[in-house]
Amino acid sequence: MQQYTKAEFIKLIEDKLRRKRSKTMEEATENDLYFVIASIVQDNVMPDWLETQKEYTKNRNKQVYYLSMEFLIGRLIESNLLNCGLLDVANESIQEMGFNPDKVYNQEHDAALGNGGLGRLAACFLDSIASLGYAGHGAGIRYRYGLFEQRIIHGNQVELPDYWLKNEYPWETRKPDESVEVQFGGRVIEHTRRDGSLEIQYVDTDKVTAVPYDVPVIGYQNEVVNTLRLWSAEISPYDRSIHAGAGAQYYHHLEHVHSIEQISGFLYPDDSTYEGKELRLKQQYFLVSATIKNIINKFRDDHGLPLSKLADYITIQINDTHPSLGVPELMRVLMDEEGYPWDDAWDVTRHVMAYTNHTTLSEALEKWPEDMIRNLLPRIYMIIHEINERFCIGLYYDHEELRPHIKDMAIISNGQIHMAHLAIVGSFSVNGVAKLHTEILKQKEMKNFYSLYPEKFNNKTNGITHRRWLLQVNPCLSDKITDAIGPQWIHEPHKLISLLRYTNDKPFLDDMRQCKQHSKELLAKYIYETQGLKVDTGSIFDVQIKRLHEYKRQLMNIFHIIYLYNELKDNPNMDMTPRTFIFAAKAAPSYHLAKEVIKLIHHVASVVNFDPDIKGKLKVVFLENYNVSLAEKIIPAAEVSEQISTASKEASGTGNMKMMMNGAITCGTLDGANIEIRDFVGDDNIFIFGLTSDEVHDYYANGGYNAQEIYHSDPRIKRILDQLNGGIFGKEEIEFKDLFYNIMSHNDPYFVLKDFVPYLETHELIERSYRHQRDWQRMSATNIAHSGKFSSDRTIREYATGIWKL
Ligand code: T68
Repeated sequence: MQQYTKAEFIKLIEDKLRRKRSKTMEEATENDLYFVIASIVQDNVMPDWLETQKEYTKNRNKQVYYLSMEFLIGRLIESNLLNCGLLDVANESIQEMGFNPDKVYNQEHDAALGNGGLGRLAACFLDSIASLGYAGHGAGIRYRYGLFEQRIIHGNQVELPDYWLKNEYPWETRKPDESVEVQFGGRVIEHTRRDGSLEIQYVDTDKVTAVPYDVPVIGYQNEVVNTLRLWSAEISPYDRSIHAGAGAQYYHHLEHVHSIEQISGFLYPDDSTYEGKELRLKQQYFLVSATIKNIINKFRDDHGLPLSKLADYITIQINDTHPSLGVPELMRVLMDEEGYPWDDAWDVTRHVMAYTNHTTLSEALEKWPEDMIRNLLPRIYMIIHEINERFCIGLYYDHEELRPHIKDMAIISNGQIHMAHLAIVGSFSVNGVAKLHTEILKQKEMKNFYSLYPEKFNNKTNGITHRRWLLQVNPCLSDKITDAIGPQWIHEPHKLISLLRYTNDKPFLDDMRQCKQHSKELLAKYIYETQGLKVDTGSIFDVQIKRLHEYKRQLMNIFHIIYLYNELKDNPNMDMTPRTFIFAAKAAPSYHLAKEVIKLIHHVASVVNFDPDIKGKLKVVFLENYNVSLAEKIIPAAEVSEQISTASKEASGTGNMKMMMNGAITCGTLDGANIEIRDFVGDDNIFIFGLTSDEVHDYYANGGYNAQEIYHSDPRIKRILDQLNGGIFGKEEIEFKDLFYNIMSHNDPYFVLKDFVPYLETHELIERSYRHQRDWQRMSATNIAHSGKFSSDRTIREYATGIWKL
């Protein structure tokens, strides 16, 4: 990648400004600069992009396609500059021109093509795949509307559409020549040929054109550029010209165009409940059908080999079950379009597909109604039906021990199609995303499948890209680390472990402390600018940022804050290190209880933040519109990382890794990857509390525990709940009866009360530990030292060697 001096870079900017924006330097705005710099990066990337693809073809590399309904990439300008080696010169040039680099980069609208962890994981993976030089690409949907923008009005979440494409998106290239056709609906006609083989014809189908938009995925200073291909649904050019008739026909035609364009219209905003909407099913099929057609076309062009060899050159990794229609779709293409018999097609398919599971929550498991699939995708339905028949018959005859479980393992049962079952049966690999999660899959959720296919199951603990989540978001800390241990950690993040030598090094710990203070001040400034609220930068910054969900237990956190408030009211002179509790979270638009929690946080904040008795010892901040860019501001400033899900519910978590990497100490349950964080840093460098996953499962098996008993026996807890029920802090008009009754009448399904006292005691310990700043910094440094194991580079190497065989 070409490098420039500051003078050269400024000259480039000047030229581009003139040619692309018809402006001089003096007339340029932040927005002009953003577009011009993005365009310079894009120009620079093009030769490497072409070259990388040529190399892959020439070397006949095995390629992996990461198929995902979500890619939560956020902004690309800074990470692209970083990976091209141009970030420093860009920063200096922008400053020299009298602008603030952050303000220029803020011009980019976050690409929020994902909900949360699953989508962000996909984005981190792409960064690591390119940075490690693997031949791997992303395939997703170019939603016109990303995840909704959150506004808070009188404490309530309001959703606004996220039209992120209103300005041109400088990173994408439309490739109309590589469009493919996807068919829905219609009927299937079977003819028997003279030789006895079956010919399948589809008639009266609706045809949709899938147009690819390619976004470059730039490796870290290694000249590798991979592709994220996002598909957009359009009416076919043929239909556009022929069918646009007059009168009523014209309206009919417009409706038809609209219904097609809706397929890539918006991202579904539910991160953990399955909704069963037909449009979502269309989106899923659109993604897999377009991608598989594309893979096969390219495989032919590149290799000229029969498709029976596909698995030697291609792996398709499916991100949860959302793209699991890839299994029957690949079967369909191989049989109906390529003429392979069933057994051969099946052999190829189950050596190409690999499946990652991200949840064991039952409400998230995808089960499509049989009728919906039969109507929308008649041929796919026939194939799923046949896969199911053969699978169940195989179980019956070859696995007598599983006979009693056939009805639980069937792909089709009770009028529903179980997508996880389809994904397991049709893949050669099934992985969980943290050790505990994979064990739960093997021993509980997918026990029968594990006994049938033990060789398929494996664990790949999640990771995050340390380039974005440390190097880019925390330059101060990154520089101090490099000063201490040299720059090798950037290429080999496990080398962060050398920091263990500095856990007693006063100058290093002082430097680290200074960086944290600096980040806290930047965040405090942002809070002041956005909310007009002053927070004490000497207070503990305690952070819980993630989607809002009952199992993540933001409610327990706010209960603890209410508890502290009550204590301070009773005893205003109580000696306590000041705390700032920071939340950011979006709730799914139709998730009532989650929205109530947002409202509760705001009402508690409105009382606590302005009560003179509290003397500024407690502040509660809710930052609006949580997204990747906001996370980048908060994470460097975090000191306590709240990872307090009900044990067994959080498959992995990745925010835990991001905050640890920036020196925050985890306050967490034994859930997801918290367990592995604890195993690395040791009990002295993490605050663990609460029920274990086994205990939680035991309670569920025995009908739960008795929440009412705790309510009646612990006056501290009773007081908090009564405050919700009878009006928050005496304001009777503001009640939270639904939250109250969910605990009292539905027996506290996520064990908030059960874990509350251990949580509160752990916070007392945290407060005491923070008083010993040296010890705290030692803990912080120890966490950073071990965080290299949670780089997605490690995760991707494991996928590449263990599953993809690249
Ligand atoms: C998350 N899942 C897990 N799902 O909750 C988290 N779901 O523990 C894990 O760290 C992360 O995946 C990465 O493995 C999700 O984020 C979704 O967003 C989602 C979206 C649509 C439908 C269902």
